[in-house]
Amino acid sequence: MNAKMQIFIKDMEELLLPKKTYVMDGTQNEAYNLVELAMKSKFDGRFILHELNQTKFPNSYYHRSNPNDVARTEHLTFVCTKSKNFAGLNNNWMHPNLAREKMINLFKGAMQGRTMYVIPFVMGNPDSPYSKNGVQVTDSLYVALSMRIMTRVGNVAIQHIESSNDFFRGIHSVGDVNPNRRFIMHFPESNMVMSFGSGYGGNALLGKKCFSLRIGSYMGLKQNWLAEHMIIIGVQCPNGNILYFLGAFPSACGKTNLALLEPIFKDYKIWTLGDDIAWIHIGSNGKLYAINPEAGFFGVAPGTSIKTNPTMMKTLTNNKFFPTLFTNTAINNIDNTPWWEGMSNIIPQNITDWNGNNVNSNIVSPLAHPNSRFTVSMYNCPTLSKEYNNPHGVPISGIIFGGRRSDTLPLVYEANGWSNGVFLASILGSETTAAASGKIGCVRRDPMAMLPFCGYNMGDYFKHWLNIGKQLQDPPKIFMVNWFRKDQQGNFMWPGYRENFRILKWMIDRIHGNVSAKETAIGLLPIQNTIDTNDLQIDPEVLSKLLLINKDEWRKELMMIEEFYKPFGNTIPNELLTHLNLLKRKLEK
Ligand code: OXD
Ligand code: MN
Repeated sequence: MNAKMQIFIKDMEELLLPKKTYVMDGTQNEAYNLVELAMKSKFDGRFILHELNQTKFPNSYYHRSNPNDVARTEHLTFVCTKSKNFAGLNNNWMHPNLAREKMINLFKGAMQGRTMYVIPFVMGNPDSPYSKNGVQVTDSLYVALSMRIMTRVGNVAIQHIESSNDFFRGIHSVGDVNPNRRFIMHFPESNMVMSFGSGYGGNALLGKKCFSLRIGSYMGLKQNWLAEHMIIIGVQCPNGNILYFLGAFPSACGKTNLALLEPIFKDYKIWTLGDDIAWIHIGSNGKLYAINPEAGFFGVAPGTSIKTNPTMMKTLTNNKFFPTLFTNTAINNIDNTPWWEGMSNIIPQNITDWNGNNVNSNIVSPLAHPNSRFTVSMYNCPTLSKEYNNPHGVPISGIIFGGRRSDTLPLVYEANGWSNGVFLASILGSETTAAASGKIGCVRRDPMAMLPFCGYNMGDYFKHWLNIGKQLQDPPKIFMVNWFRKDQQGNFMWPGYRENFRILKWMIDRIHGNVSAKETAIGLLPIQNTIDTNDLQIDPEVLSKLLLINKDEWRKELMMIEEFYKPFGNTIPNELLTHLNLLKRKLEK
């Protein structure tokens, strides 16, 4: 084992005082043994895992969290850079010395009587020049097992760390799962995260949001690449050509459904490369290339069904990779299977809700927590792209940005080039969801869907995006989408899910230059008959409303955008202010 890694483990043993240290090797046997152990061991008064119906959901296990620990806690998440301005208004900030001291005090002796799992991991294919190493220590067996699914863990990582002699350090303890003693502290300048008091995915699987996005975005700034909250998909056209897209949506807005979409048109196919994170580099030919650093899906369960996402249902019932985890769903006691709202129309007769209560006579919705999740390997996915492990990534033809908006935003529109696209992405707004704790359903600006994940200030982040565009030979087209517009009665106007492919088809037509679009104040909108509505039951009037720009709504939107930009002051690049003024002028006309 690498000498630096040995020192790190020893330092952690001295700080955390575990009863035992276990270094993960990533083997299949290890997975079986750890799952067995998790079914026999209790934490926080509950068994860590329960076996589910192995015929209907092979290799699947159930985990129930502490009810206070079911989502990301953005107010307890900090970026600790020496300069407060560098972290920016978009982050909670603490001086690294103070944060370190605070965390060391929490960590002192925190693993007494527990096992410390040491998780060597690689983000990305180890053969890729873009992959990166990490070592996380944790006292949560659930976290250790989840990391095995979400990243490449064990010997492969130990070897990689040995050859690069460099790795991210992740220090994690669930402590006593007390929200008053919960912090997720990022130290980009020393490539380290300290996380205490939560076992929830986004707070505790440190390879994911913490490293791949917050620390990753910082590395991207320094090294001229982008770490983004994006899916990666390949859309295969009837002639066999595949166009690759990136898609950024705030948490719980359907990214996973889009990443595994079964197109509504039989002669097209979507290949999946990632559902949450993309690391994006400029290739030697001046084109953008993306890899997915992760190895699994940590997806929102409610709303997933044979109808809405048949590919995910196949992924969850595929037994290629051991294990699959379900967290905070309900349990159908009749056949010991996970259940969640939207999985079927009929609520099973005998059900246990996510809190562990048998609720047959007194059903109170929701039975599954709205942010209940599955953790499943990419290798279970029947639409996994052959290019998933391509060390150089895939060349990107289009970037999609989307939000959840009941009004204002049309179904789809296209930016007038890269810099206008960066502007449109910078003003992205979305109604908040259950993926983060806090009020649900209010519009917040979420530039590039990165507000909770950008490890430095948004002004510099926007400059970085503009700067990347200037280096591209053939920049991808940038599109904005909103699947969630509602009518006056509060019903969704667009059917969504598989029908969203119609919009991807329009984008492909635009990329190929097959259809023209309408110049409007906000960007290029589809001419209505260029959206393929073959076999779709939609009233043309509804479609035209979906593509409507309501000036009053946009005036309000402009006010909100100005409100959002204001505190960032002169850190917002002039180029974006020029786009804002232009938009204002066009809307006034
Ligand atoms: C996620 C999130 O878990 O965005 O992917 O919260
Ligand atoms: Mn996400």
